[in-house]
Amino acid sequence: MNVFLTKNRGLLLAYDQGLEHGPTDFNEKNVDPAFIMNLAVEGRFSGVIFQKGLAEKYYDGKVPLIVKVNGKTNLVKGEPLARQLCSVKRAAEIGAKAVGYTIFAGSAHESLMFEEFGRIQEEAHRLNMAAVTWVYPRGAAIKNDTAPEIVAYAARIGLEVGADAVKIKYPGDVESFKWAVKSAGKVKVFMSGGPKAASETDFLKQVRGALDAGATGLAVGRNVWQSSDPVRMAHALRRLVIENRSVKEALRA
Ligand code: FBP
Repeated sequence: MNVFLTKNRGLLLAYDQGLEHGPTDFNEKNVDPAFIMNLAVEGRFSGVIFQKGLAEKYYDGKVPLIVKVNGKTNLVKGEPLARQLCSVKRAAEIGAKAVGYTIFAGSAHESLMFEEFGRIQEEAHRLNMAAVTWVYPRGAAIKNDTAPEIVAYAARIGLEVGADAVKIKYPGDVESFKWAVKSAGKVKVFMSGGPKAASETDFLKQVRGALDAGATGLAVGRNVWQSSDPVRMAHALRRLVIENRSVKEALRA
């Protein structure tokens, strides 16, 4: 994971929403993966996250790459299942330093994703790549995916399955996130961005809370590239995450 870290912190730009949600998340500018690739560079992100198709056509090598190797659309209803779409070998050929894989814990299909991630993690480590997992508790059995005990469970799953980093939702307060970070042990914890927050300050406060709880960083998409000024937002997040500034300081400048 070190290639993604500065002062033991990381700020990752997520752009796999085109598959997960469809173009409904996008506007005229951010629908273009080339815009996101430039943003990753200009915004001084620690890494960028693409599915294989985007990485093959748009990745320019200027920022470390995570290739998401599974995914699903939101067109299918019912218990979530995201299967492998890209081999670890192919991700390495495109230039990825890590692979990303979503596990929908709590889904009736979780065992398939656990099995697949297990294999992918071993392959990635053989190729000296990191294995990052998005652990998203989902499905009929999960009533509230940001409940503190569910978020901590997600973090712990990252440790149990051998991930180098785990991406989890923010449960809403620092104390709950502290427990989640503790539950993840030696696994680096990244807060997942989520839908665009009511204000930039609100979002930065959440991120500050996650960092104060011990998070390594943030993997963010919509709160940056849906912003009216994505580069400015990226720089504010960098000041917060990498330079460990306060929300006020991050928003100044
Ligand atoms: P966002 O910051 O836009 O939420 O991106 C983080 C992310 O984990 C993406 O990698 C993924 O596509 C998306 O959120 C999943 O969103 P949802 O929780 O709505 O399924």
